[in-house]
Amino acid sequence: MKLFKKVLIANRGEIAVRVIRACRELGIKTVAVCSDIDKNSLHVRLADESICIGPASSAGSYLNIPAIITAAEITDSEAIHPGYGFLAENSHLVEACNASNITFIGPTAENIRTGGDKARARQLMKESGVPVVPGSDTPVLSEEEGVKVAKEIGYPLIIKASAGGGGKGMRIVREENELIRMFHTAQKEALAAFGNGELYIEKFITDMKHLEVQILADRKGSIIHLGERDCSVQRRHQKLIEEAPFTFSDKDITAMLGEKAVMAAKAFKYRNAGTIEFIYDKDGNVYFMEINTRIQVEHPVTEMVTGIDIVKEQIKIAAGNNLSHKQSDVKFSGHSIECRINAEDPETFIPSAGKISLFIPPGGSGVRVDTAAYSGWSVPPHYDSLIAKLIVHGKDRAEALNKMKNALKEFIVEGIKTSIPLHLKILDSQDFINGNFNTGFLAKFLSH
Ligand code: MV4
Repeated sequence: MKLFKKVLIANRGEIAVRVIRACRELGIKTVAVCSDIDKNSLHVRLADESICIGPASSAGSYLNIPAIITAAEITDSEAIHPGYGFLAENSHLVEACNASNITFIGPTAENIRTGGDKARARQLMKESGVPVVPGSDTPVLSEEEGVKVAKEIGYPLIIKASAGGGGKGMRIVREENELIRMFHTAQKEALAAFGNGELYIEKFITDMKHLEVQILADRKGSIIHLGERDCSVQRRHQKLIEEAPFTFSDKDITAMLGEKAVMAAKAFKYRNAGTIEFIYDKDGNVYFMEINTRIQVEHPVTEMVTGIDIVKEQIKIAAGNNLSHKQSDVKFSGHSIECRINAEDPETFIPSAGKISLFIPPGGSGVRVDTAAYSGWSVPPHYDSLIAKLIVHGKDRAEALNKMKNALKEFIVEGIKTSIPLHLKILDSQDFINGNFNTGFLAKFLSH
């Protein structure tokens, strides 16, 4: 098998550790990059080499493309893995890699640009026969044009930013006056957040589950899917709990979602690992929502039910190898749940940086903890508050839920606040236990 001798990981935290482990299993040497404040981080310790690339601020370090390319050149790294967040969906990093003869372990620059332009992605899906929610076929440039679209599709509708992400520039509107009022503020918000105020409109689907399908594609254009994840438990577009498969899934639903995801990936001429996000409405209708052109935080639940190491696959594909699995080789077994453990107040959600005086993660059969935290380590205030992912696997959902509860109770984190108490509360909710939840669940759950 063709593989790299050395890979640079352009990230920090648990995902940098995750990628280092995949490299190590493949016999690949690793280079960590870090900011000034991350010199005592686990990813630095675990990598074969490390380079400090800038100050604590992300802009000066983990987002600094010239510093990262230079670090790769100095260390003779053949490839860069971007993890998620930071530069993972930045087409300029891909182009800088290409110009320096470094392999970017991920999709093409064109994949990232098309996926990042949500209106264009939507249009491409529609043309390719992937179902999309009724809405505008081109960007909506004025409120008058918006009113025209609304006359065709009806209310409620949702205004979205073409450059969108994290819900910025997004507005749900229930009638014409509200549309006229909201259009400008959405436009301004999108312009401020993304430097691009372009908007489009869709019918708003209420009572939906956020389902997404993991895909893998090699450089020859072979594509497989690894089944769905339910990511409906989220707050302000931040997922808290993910699981695979979704509660009421079966072979037919997984195959139907998978087929649509592969169709989408084909239309994008997608390469490497990616995710197709779908709206799954209360009647079981499925609509394309977005494509995520990166490895995702929640990828481990898919690994647990398929036995496929997605990060190792990313590296093998990027090195020029064909997919290691045919679709018929992909077998699904049991149920997996992930809780994102954040360093934050479980009630106010205010980030809780500082020294972790004691860190004792749970263990046992079917329990996985992806983390870069350890006793004595300080959570810096400069980055995302995710400090650990607790992932369990059971023979069915009931067994996975039980394992998760036990593992959360066993998890000791002292010195900072974490989301563990909130996770325990959600796991006690009858609606969550019954699978009776959608994207509105957490907001409602927190309000009483
Ligand atoms: C939608 C939708 C309902 N209908 N589109 C959320 C972020 C971005 N990925 C797209 N999102 C949504 N798009 C249509 N046509 C529901 C969401 C959505 C959501 C919307 C408002 C508040 C919370 C939400 C959580 C998940 C998904």
